[in-house]
Amino acid sequence: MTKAILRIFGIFSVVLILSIPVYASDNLVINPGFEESGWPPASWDQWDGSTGSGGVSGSISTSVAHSGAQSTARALWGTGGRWGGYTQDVAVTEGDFVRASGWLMSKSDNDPLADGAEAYIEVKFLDSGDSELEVYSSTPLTEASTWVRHVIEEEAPEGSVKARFSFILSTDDENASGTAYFDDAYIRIGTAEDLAYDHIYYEMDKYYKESLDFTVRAADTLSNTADVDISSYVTISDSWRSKIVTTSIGQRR
Ligand SMILES: [Ca+2]
Repeated sequence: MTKAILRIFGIFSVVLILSIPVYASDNLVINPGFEESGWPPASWDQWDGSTGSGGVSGSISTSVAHSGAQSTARALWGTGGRWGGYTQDVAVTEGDFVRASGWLMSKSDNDPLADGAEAYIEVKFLDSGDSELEVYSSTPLTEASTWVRHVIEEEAPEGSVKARFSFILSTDDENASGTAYFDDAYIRIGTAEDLAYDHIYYEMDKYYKESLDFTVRAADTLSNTADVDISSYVTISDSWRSKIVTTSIGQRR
């Protein structure tokens, strides 16, 4: 068993080390980590509105960051229906598979999200006239949390020319309150196969680093072959699971 684990360790180490810089350069978001100075955040549109007597303020945080030294924040103030966020567009073609993600958190000791506040990421697909074709949102953060990654994986529908990515804090509840922090936006566009691989490698990287169990299970299954049905090891949304059957770990690129 030890020998088998070491063998798997070797395979995964090589693949992961090679793959990380490739994927980092594939991110289409500009200023994804909000590290550039100035307000509003460079290359992002910031927006807000309300139906009540309050609003959603925005700022750059230099004290809270998922990576680097800065993130962006949104804070609910006053009362009523309120919304605000940060948006960036990426060009797409219908049929593209889009994988978008971003990191969100809310501090437990300083204005945590409460009473109906919702922080999430959103992807809108728009046509050439800027009409909305489809809108997808992540499951919202509604209370204090450490950094958590939100992901949306969807296919650009017929007529799409752009994907509009947003970090959003909003509420329909009169007395909602709280501050949300956003960092490290990521958008990748490719074929279904490209993005399935991307997803596998992210999950492998996460499990590999955090779980000895994953290493042992992988070793048991792989034994002396590099072919494995990796879908049994990773959590993938239903729409993506069908894209992944058998992946040859050692033969990518
Ligand atoms: Ca950052």
